[in-house]
Amino acid sequence: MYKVYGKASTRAFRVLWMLEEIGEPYELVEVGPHDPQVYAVNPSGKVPVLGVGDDAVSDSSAILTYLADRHGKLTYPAGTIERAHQDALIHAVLDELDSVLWVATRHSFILPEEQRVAEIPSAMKWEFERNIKTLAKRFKGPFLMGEEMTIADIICVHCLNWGFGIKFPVEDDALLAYGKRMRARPAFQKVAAMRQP
Ligand SMILES: N[C@@H](CCC(=O)N[C@@H](CS)C(=O)NCC(=O)O)C(=O)O
Repeated sequence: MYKVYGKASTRAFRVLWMLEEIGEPYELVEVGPHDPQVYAVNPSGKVPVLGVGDDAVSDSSAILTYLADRHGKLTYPAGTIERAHQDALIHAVLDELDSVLWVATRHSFILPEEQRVAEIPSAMKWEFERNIKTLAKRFKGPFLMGEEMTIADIICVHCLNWGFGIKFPVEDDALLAYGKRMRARPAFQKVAAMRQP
């Protein structure tokens, strides 16, 4: 059985959502970053980490790709052109949404106060709004890539929600409706209920 290290309030949400979507059983080790149990499986102390037997895989997008490939679900097969587009979308979402949200979050409350730069969150908000416009152009519907849900949707919707949580607006009707549909999925709802207030 897989072991998921992390809390649903972190990027571990993506891994838990994936496991619920594909119906694979798991044990949740509900620990935050830098917990000794995390350091035991990931030298950076970051979450999520997926325990697989005696081995462990870090980084949510690598974990999702591994699970998708292993179980043949929520992915196009490796070596196809669709897979290349899927990977490209994942990298675009990581570059243009995840990294922008992460920098804004770090400069809001994660970094030691003396390291925070007050202007950075508003600069990141501007970048996020600009990048959402580009994402909207790539969005095919009903899922990011068209008719098939892929792991790119999991990472993307997690970022859209993160943006909502820190009041970074998504001003695009198709993306807003997409986010609403994705959040209504039973697997998403199950993991959302695990988040602590
Ligand atoms: N690229 C990694 C990022 C992991 C990450 O930064 N996780 C955060 C929690 S959501 C963390 O552990 N932060 C602690 C730190 O930055 O030291 C992923 O996608 O899993």
